[in-house]
Amino acid sequence: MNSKAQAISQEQQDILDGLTSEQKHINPKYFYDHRGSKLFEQITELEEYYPTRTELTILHEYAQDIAQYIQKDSLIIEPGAGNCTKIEYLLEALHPSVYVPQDVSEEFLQKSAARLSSRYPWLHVEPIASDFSEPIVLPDKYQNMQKHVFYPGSTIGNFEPDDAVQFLKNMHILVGENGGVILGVDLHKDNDILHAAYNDEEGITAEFNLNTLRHINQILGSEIDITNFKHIALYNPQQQRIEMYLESRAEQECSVLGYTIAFKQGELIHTEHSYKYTLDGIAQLAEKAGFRLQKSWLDDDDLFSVNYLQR
Ligand code: AVJ
Repeated sequence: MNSKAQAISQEQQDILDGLTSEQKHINPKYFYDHRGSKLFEQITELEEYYPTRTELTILHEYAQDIAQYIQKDSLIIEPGAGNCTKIEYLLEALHPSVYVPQDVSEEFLQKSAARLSSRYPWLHVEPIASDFSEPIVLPDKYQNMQKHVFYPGSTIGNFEPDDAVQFLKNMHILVGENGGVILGVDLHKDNDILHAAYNDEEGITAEFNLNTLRHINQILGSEIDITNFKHIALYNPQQQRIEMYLESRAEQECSVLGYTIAFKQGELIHTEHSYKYTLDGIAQLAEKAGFRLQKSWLDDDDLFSVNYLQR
């Protein structure tokens, strides 16, 4: 115990709980500090990391097809919209009258809203800055509009399957009658392609994974030595998920907020699951949340999917 009995914040406590669990773990949200967000951007540009560029190809190619499921002058909500680049592939074709990007970063949102408003003068952009855990609440004035959620990037793959259903159930309530979801989902595939995508030659994914320790060091005021850990990513075909870990290179002890955390050599800290789905799996997910999978658009190599879920 810490004899100085310093006050520990909820966030510090949560991280500490993860590091003192039987299976040590760090929530994947800690990837994304400023440096981590930059590293993820670099990942999306890697030759091995096919998801981002493949999804953009699909959005570009099938924008008009997607538009057939969506009324003109309707409303589009994007949870975790960040810098709102993907929606730009659909705006001309879908021609919504309101776009509601939600994100934790107010700064990102303001910049993106300004850019979109000047590029698409006919579009009303209404950003919502809120924490991911809070439900999105739309202003009353939009009650009678047709609503769609745009959730690209296979971000849904970061949820455990039950949590993915819960997320979609929340979206089901949010969009109301005659609404739907445009959902980007990475597909189950050959191990080699998946392995390479999360174990790139340049080691950017390793940097991204290790950065989570840098980030929590900042939050905890600790000095966990990053060089004592190694990036691990492997595909678990039974569970259809990439599993990412940080492996302790040696037996070691780290001091965190007055606690001592011991690592055996080879011990793993779990940092991320990235679930991959089959089209059947996506249909089941949709149905459990009260949607119907109406249509899936794929690239020529069946690597990635953009799906239309109808209420
Ligand atoms: C942002 C969650 C879609 O799972 O592929 C990239 C994150 N992790 N490389 C993914 C990630 C390692 C990414 N998502």
